[in-house]
Amino acid sequence: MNDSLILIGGGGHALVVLDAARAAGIMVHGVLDDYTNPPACAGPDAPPLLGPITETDPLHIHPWIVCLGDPDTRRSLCTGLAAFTDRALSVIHPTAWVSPSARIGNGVYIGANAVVNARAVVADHVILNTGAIVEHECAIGTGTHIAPNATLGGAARVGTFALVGLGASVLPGVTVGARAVVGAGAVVTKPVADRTRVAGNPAREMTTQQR
Ligand code: JB2
Repeated sequence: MNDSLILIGGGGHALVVLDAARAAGIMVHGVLDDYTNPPACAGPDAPPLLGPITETDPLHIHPWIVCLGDPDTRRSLCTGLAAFTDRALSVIHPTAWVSPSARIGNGVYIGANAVVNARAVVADHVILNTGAIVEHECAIGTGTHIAPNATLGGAARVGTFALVGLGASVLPGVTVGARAVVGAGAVVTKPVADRTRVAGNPAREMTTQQR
C-alpha cells in the first residue's frame, strides 16, 4: 500500500485537514472532488485533483479520509466506502491532546487544540474540530461532527452522524441521538432523541419554523 493520503472532498474542511496532515508529517497524494465549482482546496500549493468524489480506484492503494462537514453527505459517503474502512486514516493535529487511554477509530480528524480525555471512545470518520473538548469516558458514534470549541462533558454520548455545533456544550452523562443536530452555542442538559434538532440554553427542540 502507498502511504500518501487521499482527501475525499476538497472544500473548506479539506483545507483544514490538509494543514493538519502536513503538520503531522503525513504526505497528501491528492483530492477527490466534483468539478462543478473549483474546489477551495485547489491552487499551486494544493495536492492535485484526482477525480470526482465518488471515485474509488485510488482507495485500493491509498489511505483516505472524508473531508466534508455535512453529516448527511458524510453518511452516504462513509456507508458507500464501508469496504475500504480499514484503509481510512486518522489525521491528528500535533497540538491536539489525545489521552493514551482513549480509543480512536479509522478516518477520524482531530483538529488543532482539540482535547480527547481518558477512556473516551471515538468511532470511525468522526470530526473533532478545532478546539473541541471530549471529556473522559465520552462515546462518539461513527461520522459525527463535533464543531470548533464544542464541549462534551464527562461520559456524554453522541450517536452516529450527528452534529454538535460551534461552541455548544453537552452536559456530563447526557446523550445526543443519532443524526441529531445541536445548534451553535446550545447547552444540552437533557437527552436529545435521534434525528432531533435542538438549540438554546437550555437546549429545546426547534420547531420547523425555527430551522
Ligand atoms: O454531495 C455533496 C458533494 N459532492 C462534492 N455535498 C456537498 N456538500 N459537497 C460536495 N462536494 C464537494 O465538497 C463540493 O464540490 C465542495 O468542493 C466540497 C464542499 O466544500 P464546502 O467548503 O462547501 O464544505 P466543507 O464540507 O468542506 O466544509 C464545511 O464543513 C466544515 C466542517 C463548512 O461548513 C466549513 O465551514 C466547516 N468548517
